[in-house]
Amino acid sequence: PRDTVKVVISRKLPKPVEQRMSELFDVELNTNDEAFTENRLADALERADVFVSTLTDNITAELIANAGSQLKMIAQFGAGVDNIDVKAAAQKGIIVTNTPGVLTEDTADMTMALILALPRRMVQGVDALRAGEFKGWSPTYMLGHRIFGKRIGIIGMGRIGQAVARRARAFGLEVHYHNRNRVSPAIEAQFATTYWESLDQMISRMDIISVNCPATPATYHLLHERRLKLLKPHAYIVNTSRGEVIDEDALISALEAGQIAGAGLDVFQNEPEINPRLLALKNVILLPHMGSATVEARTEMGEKVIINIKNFLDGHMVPDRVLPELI
Ligand code: 8YV
Repeated sequence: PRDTVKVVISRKLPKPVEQRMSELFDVELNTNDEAFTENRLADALERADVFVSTLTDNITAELIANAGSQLKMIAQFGAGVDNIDVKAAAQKGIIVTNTPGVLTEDTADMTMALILALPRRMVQGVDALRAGEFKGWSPTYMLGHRIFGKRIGIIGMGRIGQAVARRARAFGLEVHYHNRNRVSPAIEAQFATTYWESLDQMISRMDIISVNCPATPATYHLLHERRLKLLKPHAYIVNTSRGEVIDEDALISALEAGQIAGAGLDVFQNEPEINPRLLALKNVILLPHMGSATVEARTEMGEKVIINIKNFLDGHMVPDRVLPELI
């Protein structure tokens, strides 16, 4: 019976999700919502039949090797699974699931918000007003740049990338993309988007770059120093995916040197630590990993976790299984 299955949940989840899980399984909640230490994580993996993980759990090959033989499933609350060694899990017969789809629109909204806010200096305006620096309207005060008619280059044309493309088009941007595989002609036509096989060529021509690909070994520092140097001096970069996709030190140097116009970052290389050099910059908007932070998305993510676990326990097809060969 399901209610004897030990489900250990690493973080506090929305109340209705915790309630439903408690009805269905023998759950162990994390009521104080502190990220698990490595010891606590190891202990949980020794006891759980199903472990509900989040991006703050670094589930390494070593931890998986030492996990108890009862552990059969790691159900990630989140779309990205870069915190989990999915290959090591598969080798031990542990299935990994995630929660794609339900956070797509909210993450794309946050991306679009950054794309609008950066060139129009919205945060600088708010800060100036609060600091009492608004001395009255002037024809040349707080001038930013128009986004209508500009070119956006989307790196990663999956669900979120496509949702960004749809928004960008509605705002009059010309949409370009780079992806490991070219998407179907139907999708390209839907967003009137141009495919660039060469990332170098694409980024050297764009006004805005939006990073929407997952963090994998292949995308680690995809935007490295040499590539960042290809950007136009008036270009902006927005990242709502994972900090690791950009070489953060190289990005900061480019921003400090005025080699690019600005960056909107919701994710960082060493979360939750923020490089102090970033904090000193004026031409950035920095957010604390809020892309999917809506009540709706987080509740639906929890519902997906439940559906994945139920299907797995009932021996049915698991909807959001992450296959190691696809990473
Ligand atoms: C989640 C995210 O909140 O889904 C993702 O990949 O980055 C966030 O939306 C986080 O992953 C929770 O584990």
